[in-house]
Amino acid sequence: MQHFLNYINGEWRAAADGATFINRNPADRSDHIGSFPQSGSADVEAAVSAAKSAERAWKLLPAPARGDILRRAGDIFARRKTELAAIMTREMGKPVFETSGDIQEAIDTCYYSATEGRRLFGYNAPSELPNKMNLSFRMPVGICGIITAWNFPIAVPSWKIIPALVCGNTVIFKPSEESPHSANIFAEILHEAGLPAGVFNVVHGDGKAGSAMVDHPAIKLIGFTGSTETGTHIASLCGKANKKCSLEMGGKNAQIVMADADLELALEAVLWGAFGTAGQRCTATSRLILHRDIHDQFVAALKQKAAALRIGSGLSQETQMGPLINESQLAKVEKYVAIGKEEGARCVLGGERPSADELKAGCFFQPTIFCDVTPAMRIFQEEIFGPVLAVTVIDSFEEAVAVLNNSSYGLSSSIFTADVNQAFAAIRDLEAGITYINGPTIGAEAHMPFGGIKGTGNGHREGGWTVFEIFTEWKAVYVDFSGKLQRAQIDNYDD
Ligand code: UN1
Repeated sequence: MQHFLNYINGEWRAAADGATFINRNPADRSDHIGSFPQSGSADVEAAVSAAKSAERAWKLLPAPARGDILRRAGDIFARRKTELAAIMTREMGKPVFETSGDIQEAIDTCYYSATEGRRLFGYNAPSELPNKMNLSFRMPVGICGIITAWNFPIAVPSWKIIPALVCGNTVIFKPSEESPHSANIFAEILHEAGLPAGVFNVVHGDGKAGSAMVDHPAIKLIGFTGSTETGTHIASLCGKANKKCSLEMGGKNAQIVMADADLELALEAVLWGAFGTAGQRCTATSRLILHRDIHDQFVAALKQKAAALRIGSGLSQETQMGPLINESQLAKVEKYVAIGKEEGARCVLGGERPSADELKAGCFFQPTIFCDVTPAMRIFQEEIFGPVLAVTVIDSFEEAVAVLNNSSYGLSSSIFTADVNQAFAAIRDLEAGITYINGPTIGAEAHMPFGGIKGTGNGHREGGWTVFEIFTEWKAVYVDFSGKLQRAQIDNYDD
């Protein structure tokens, strides 16, 4: 078993107190990937001091030169894609074609952010006074603490870390304990790309390390992806400490299928949306809203296709659906299946672990479909983060929209329809940060705003240029070249 370390000040270091944890392959729990530092406040302190020493030189490096380093990082991610995809699959389970896509999102983000180094636009506006010029600039925020989940071990961290760096911030990254090896490769790649020591640091560990980051006064911003419960707690602490805080949290995303839709296409979409990544995406399709006229035929076809999905280790080329991340996620999914049954929903497929002997060593669960689900049920309302799809029947477009919007979350949404008027009404009326027309709820692209409303987020958007709003502070600049004192609001108005 390998012993992995934290990455602080451009060096690999053990936790100050030597504590470690072991990470295991979710497809085979006897496969120990390695030991990683179980960090605490002393390690966060060391990373803060490295970031502080690196801060000034990094922010004074011209943004296009910072972008050049990140473009090189994109090239190295591309060079190491196959090797890294296998490492990611071994530690978090999803099939290699999915982990390759995960890395591609990081490559896209590197190239996009690299070019942003040549923009980072501010704006100017006329002054209300003569011989005076008004400008505005984006300034770095300072040391950013990034805390992320395991389901996108490279893409989601890259959405935060890469834009943060091009903006001239320094970063301390605490990855999930379930995907720490990927985080070390992230560090290796930035190191090889030429990022100066201390600009980017990785501190492994659990909530203790995360709390030490949230509590540290020198860390000026927390970027978090994870559960709504943890994110809301972090936001309250950041609120008290006047820290900037951007949150990407849970989802309970729905796909609507109207009677006139291309049903084959809608079927392929829901299979991918609900069972891709074994349903462990914040954008996963966990609710399917079917028009009554096509309900029975659609469910019958979906059952057949979902039952045929090949479950197994993501390292096998054959596999279409990998395992859940760990035993506690497996227990959570089992708990929700029991809740669904108790609530009176009809489990028409799956509902248990697969019986095959070769799957016994991993945290596998069958694709599961519940019918007769009503909005009052917990399986309709609560995020499960597993391959469990709740199907609800509707009679009209208006009802479909109302049912989709009946959620405390608002990340992704989708409608399959051939009616152009309904499609545009859906774009306007679906309460979500992302809406797909004739596409599944998953598949966000790196250069578009990513995030949600209601319980999903706190008003920020990653991706595209919107992410640069998170990682910069505005500075307004007034240049008075009149040679005299000009008092705004006073000297230009005679009362
Ligand atoms: C996530 O689940 O946290 O749109 C991110 C998608 C991916 C990103 C998902 N591109 O499903």
